[in-house]
This record gives sequence, structure tokens and C-alpha cells, in this order.
Amino acid sequence: MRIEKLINELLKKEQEAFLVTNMKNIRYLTGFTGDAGKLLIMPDKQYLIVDGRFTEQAEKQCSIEVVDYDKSFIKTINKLAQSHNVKKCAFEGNNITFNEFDTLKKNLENIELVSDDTTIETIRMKKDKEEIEKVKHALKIALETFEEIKTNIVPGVTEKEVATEIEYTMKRKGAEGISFETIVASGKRSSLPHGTATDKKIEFGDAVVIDMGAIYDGYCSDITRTIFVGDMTREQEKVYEIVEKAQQKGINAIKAGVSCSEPHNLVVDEFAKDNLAEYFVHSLGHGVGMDVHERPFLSPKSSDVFEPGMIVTVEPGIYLPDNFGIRIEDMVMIEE
Ligand SMILES: [Mn+2]
Repeated sequence: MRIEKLINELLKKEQEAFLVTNMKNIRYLTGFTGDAGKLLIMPDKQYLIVDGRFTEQAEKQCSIEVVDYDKSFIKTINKLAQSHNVKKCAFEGNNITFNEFDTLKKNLENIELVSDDTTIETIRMKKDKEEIEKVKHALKIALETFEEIKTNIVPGVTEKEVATEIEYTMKRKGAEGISFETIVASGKRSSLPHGTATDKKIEFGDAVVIDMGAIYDGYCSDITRTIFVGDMTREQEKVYEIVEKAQQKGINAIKAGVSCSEPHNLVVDEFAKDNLAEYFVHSLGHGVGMDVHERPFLSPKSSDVFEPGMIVTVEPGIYLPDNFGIRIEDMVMIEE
């Protein structure tokens, strides 16, 4: 069970308690899908605290004790923590506001607060079987959608119309939402790495970068395709081949035990051969799960190492300002 993985980490770190406030982390650990609640974890006892709207749902979805918030989350958390003699409690510093921290500090009597935004995130990097199936399904929805709509990308259609059709088709195929605002960047706009769709009409000769993803049962997918309306120029063809080759090089470098910074560095070296390294302006990829961007990051700064169960994107791109851009993004799962 996932919650046991966290308890093992608490025991290792001699941490008495962990107050989880990030709703995705609560869902990950307990299965609770409501949009409000707090999770108090101690090695020997765990509580999910919810308000009356969610009591029945929480009891059905979780195997841990569900407690009513009794008109105040913070007072109830304090009461529970005191009853277990907690003196030190971890909380998610990257998830609460300054004011929420202030409230915690004032109300948790004689409890030292320590920020911890790595323990759960580290556990989440490695997906279990159930998670892998959900990500695969989210990916299937995105891939099928692209195949279905690509023939409709023709001169005269606007970027927004393409994005809307993508989002509608993904939902029709079972997506509960989109992983992020769909990117459709055509012509000169394709050199904007995050060019969200506008009213610009797609023209003959345009490169069109489409970055899209679906959410299925809480899990995201993320793919990018670059297509050309009409014939590619010689330059476009050459850059496309370079990006494709660099992506393959990056994918081939991914293996359990390898540093997450290595594929990025190899891709930069590959682009440098054609003097294009300066036009690759972001990192090579990122983990995908309940968040569309999560650890591990395939960036030169990453200190993570690939492990079986991780799912990451590999998305090299070349962006030639005022000319065109090309990005190709696929998802990779690390196995033994
Ligand atoms: Mn991505």
C-alpha cells in the first residue's frame, strides 16, 4: 500500500507525523478524490479529516479512519496530534500559503513544524501497476485523438479550432480533462515553445507544433507532434531530421541507473554538431503522473537517477525565431 511506503520513510527519518494538504498527494495515498480534506499520518495511526460534504465519499474510498472536521480543520488536527503526543510534524511547504503556515504555527500547540516537499514526491516518481495502466490509457487517448484530427489541419482553419477539436475529441474518448492548455502554434508562431492556440489561421507552408495531453482517472499524458501543411522546405526537413535523431539519442540513453541529466546533455551535444544547441531553450523532459510536470526532471540540474517504474517525456525542440520551430515529444517508461 502506498501509505505504508510513506510510513516507512517517516520511521527511517524518525519523523513523528506528516500533515498532508496537497489534494493530489491525499488522493495518491488514500484514494480519496474529493476536493477538500487534510491527511494526518503517524506511523501507528492515520486520519483523513473532511467536512460534512465528503464524509460518506471518504468512508467509501479510504481504508483509514475518517474524522469530521468539526467546524475547524486546524483545531481538529491539533486535537488529534495532541492525543498522539506529537512534538514534531512535517508539512508540505510547497503547498501551503504563508497565511496557512501562520495558522498552523499558532494552533498546533508545542509542535515543531518542518517543511518536507520531497518525501511524497520521491515516492510518486515510481509508478505502481495501477498507475502505469492509467497513464497508458491517458496516452492512448491522446495518440488516437492526434491521428483522428490531423487530417483536419488544413489552410484556413484557426489554431483555436484545432485545439478545440483536440480537446473535444479527447473528452469524447473518455478523458476527464486536459493535462494543460493545448498548444497549437503555426507558421512563425511555431518558434514559441509554449504558443497556446490563437485565432491565427493556418496557412499553406506552415509548420504546426501541437502539444497536447489527456487526463484519465487522475493521470496525465503529454505528447507533441510537428506537422507541415503542404511541402516542407529543405531547411524544415533538415531541422526535423536533426530533432528526430536527437530524440532517439535521448531515448536510447534512458536506462535504470543512469543520471536523469545525461539524456539532456547528449541531446545538447547532438544539436551542437549542427550549431543548433542555442535554439534548444528548455530541458529535455519531465516525469508524468498525477501532475503533467513532476519529478524526475530530465534537466542538466537534476540529481535524480532513472529507476524502473518512472514515466518521463523526451521532448527536444529547435526554435528558430521569426522562422519556424519543431518539437517532438514522446513518453518513455523505465523498466528493469
Ligand atoms: Mn511535456
